Amino acid sequence: MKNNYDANSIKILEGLEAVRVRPGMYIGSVDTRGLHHLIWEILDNAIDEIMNGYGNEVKIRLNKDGSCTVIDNGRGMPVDKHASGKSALEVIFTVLHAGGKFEEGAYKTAGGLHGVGASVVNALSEWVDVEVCRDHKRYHMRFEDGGKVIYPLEFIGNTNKQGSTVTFKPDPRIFSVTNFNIETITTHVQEEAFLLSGPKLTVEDELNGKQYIYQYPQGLKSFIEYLNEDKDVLHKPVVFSKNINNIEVSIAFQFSDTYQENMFSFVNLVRTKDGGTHEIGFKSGFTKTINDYARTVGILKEKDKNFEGNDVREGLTSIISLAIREDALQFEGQTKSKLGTPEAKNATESVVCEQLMYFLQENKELANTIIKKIQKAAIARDAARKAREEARKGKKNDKKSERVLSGKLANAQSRDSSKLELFLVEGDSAGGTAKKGRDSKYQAILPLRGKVLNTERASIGEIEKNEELNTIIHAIGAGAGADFAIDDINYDKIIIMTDADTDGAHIQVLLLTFFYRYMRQLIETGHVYIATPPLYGLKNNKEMYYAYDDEELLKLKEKVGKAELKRYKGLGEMNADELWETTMNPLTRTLVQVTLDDAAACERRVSVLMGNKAELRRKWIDENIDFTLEESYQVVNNG
Ligand code: TSJ
Repeated sequence: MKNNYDANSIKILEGLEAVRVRPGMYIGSVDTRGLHHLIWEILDNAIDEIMNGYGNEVKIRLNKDGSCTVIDNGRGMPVDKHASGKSALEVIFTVLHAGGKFEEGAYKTAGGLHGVGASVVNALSEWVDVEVCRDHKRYHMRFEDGGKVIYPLEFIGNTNKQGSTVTFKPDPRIFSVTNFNIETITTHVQEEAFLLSGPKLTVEDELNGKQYIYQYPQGLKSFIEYLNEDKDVLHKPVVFSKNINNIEVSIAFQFSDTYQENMFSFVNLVRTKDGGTHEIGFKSGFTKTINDYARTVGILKEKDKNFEGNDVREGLTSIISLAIREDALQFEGQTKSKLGTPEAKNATESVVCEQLMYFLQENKELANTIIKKIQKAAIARDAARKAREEARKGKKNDKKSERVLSGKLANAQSRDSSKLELFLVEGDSAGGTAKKGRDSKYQAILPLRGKVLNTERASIGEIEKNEELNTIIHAIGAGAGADFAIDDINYDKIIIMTDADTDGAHIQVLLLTFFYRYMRQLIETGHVYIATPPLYGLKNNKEMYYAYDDEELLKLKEKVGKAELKRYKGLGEMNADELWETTMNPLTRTLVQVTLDDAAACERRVSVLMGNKAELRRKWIDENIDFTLEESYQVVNNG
């Protein structure tokens, strides 16, 4: 099969070449995040087909050769000839932004970085193989080396099937990482399955031989149940949806006996992590309706002031999912993850006002329980606010908080916060060693005594009184909770340094839970790290070698030969020089950066891990603790 290089195809290759020259402009980055964007691009196309009513199943398969296949049972991509003489299929895969031109006004999943199309995936792949089953005919086409047509579109036989199959292999010359992460994929796919309510989404991993099937006819109701699985809930999930002015608004919520608020919003299946007009509408509608109802039934008297949004939403898990036609979509912010469409506010607000009011009126007893809970939250927050104001007033003459701090914190000398590091160290003795071993110009040490408070099960009052957490808040210097101001942080890196054992892992999780709930931006902006102390030391007659896991130890044993083995049970067994060399020196250490790739997964992980259902927690730790503390965080070398 030969390919004719006419002027047109050269132009097209120039287009795809531009993608290869600046991949970041099209998929954000060329790291693991960008790599997975390739899947989302292809998957979005298949899901669009399902959302528009054609087919009901999408399969993703990770193949042994490192390629990925996406299959749907929709109509099959168009194969007819274009005016240019090319097949529609070829145009889809070789012309930038060709996607979506076929059907105007339809719902599209596209949003944010997504939706740049199959041509970008083609440009960034070693090869792409396409099979289309349409009108009882099977067709094949193949591209190689960044989008060159190797096998033009060809009829290859008859079939009873219908649908599209696309396989692509990411180009290792483009991507710094080429292995897909099954957990990233299943998390994303499961989320889409919840939001789609009905279609069957399957992920098959040929590498581990496992298959994951996600299908939720109950949609958002199942999503809420999944998020709240470990919590003691006050009622069954409440779900409603309504179309207002061409915006389809779907809402689900459920109150639990916890103190946290968890809101997840989506537009056309894409998460809007920075919120936007729909979240604003949801919040104002929810607060307004609760207050209206509380006044109607007389819980709020004429002289009482309204409940505030924060109090109304304490313990509330909610999902807001909107479908907006493409021509009305507007996103804002640097990452395009904030909805800007103005009409979405009123649409969401009016759906919430109407449906929530119905719900409260039809469930008077439950409504009463919920409002009593809100009342308690309001009283507690008022008390906490008064206490804080008192503390602020008294601060000038009261140096207690600074004394508490100065006793524990060994601060760094430099004032340049962009270079400073704060080590949160498990235990006083390791803290002492770290103080001796550190680079005192840039590294501060804060030893932590005993266990950190489990903030998942504590009230605001308890958290405010906890000395350990107060010291951390004080040291970081940017406040906490609603007051947190990322610009005020005193350190560029907050590094959690614990023993490499289960107690250490527990302390890590407790601290991450605290940061996740009260300083989430700190994690989102990549300031939180976990130090990785070595597990073993190997000493031959001249030098010391370190291994950070068992596999590494085996390799090291081969390399070093006869040597004395030392197993480190904790940080305390290292002297100051060893601790510096292995764990703290920016030139030789390995830090694990904590990222928040998927807030819903993280939310569930935190609440399952830290909630009150011990059985779930034990099961979860058994199944997950290894990779949670290692693989699911991105490793950053040399800090
Ligand atoms: F990303 C992609 F383009 F490579 C891709 C597209 C990958 C996969 C797995 C599926 C798809 C895809 C596209 N599935 N279904 C469709 N549908 C169409 O492209 C299509 C089919 C028929 C008609 C029509 O008007 O007859 C229109 C369209 C857009």
